[in-house]
Amino acid sequence: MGVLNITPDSFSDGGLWVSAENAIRHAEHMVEQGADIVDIGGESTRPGSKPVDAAEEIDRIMPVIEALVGRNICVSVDTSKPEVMRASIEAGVAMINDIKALQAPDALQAVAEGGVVACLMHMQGEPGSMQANPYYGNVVTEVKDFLRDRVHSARAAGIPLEHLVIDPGFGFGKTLEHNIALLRHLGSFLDMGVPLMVGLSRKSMLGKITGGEVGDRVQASVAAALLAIMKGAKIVRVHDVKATSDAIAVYNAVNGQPMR
Ligand code: PT1
Repeated sequence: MGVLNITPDSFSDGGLWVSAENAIRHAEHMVEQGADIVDIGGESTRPGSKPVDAAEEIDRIMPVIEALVGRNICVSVDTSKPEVMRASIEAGVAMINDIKALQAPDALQAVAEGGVVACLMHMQGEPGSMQANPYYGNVVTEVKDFLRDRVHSARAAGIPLEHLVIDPGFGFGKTLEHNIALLRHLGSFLDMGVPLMVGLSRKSMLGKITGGEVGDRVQASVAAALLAIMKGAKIVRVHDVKATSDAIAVYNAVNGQPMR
């Protein structure tokens, strides 16, 4: 999954793709480089970011969604707002990627009625303050219990199990130690009968490990993505599609699987 931020304040590319035309070109480039899904976000959710309203979010993403769906690209939308979900589904997206795991009123209904896939992600707190003081007794069991509960709620709302994906939410209300524990024990999320997705790309946890600034985290990001895949992740949300795709091709070749 290639990341396409259409936000003036996105954390790693400084809003480079603010114009729809540039965004569309960048998305097509990521597909050529090996992305199977393009994840479009109109609201930054990195630590410390501020929310935008639904109308603004829709204005930012809709021209790009329409163009990419028109080019038969598989589009995911990174949003927590039911209004944005409904508009995106109407425009033909295949997946809703929700960092709030469809907890907003009407979010479960929007996805159930739309018949699309949903990624349910764990977050402790809110983007504006989540890194202030993350606390867990046991981060792995607590994140897993939360995701299990959200999977049950989604199924009860009429979303089939085959339409669900889970994500432990690296960097969302977690210290470096929490993130490392989750990555070390990623395999324990595989018994929920739902594919696992992770987003580690360019995140500060990698900067804390390597000392690299955000523009110098490609190698660490590729290592982290491959590690996650080796531990069973099925979708990796990344900025550096070519580098990640090449690493996965090597892994697949060794495992006797189709390389791309
Ligand atoms: C993610 C994810 C996401 N991450 C899903 N969606 C972001 N499903 C946006 C940092 O510490 O992991 N999974 N949508 C980006 N969020 C962050 C969080 C960016 C932390 C940066 C950091 O640097």
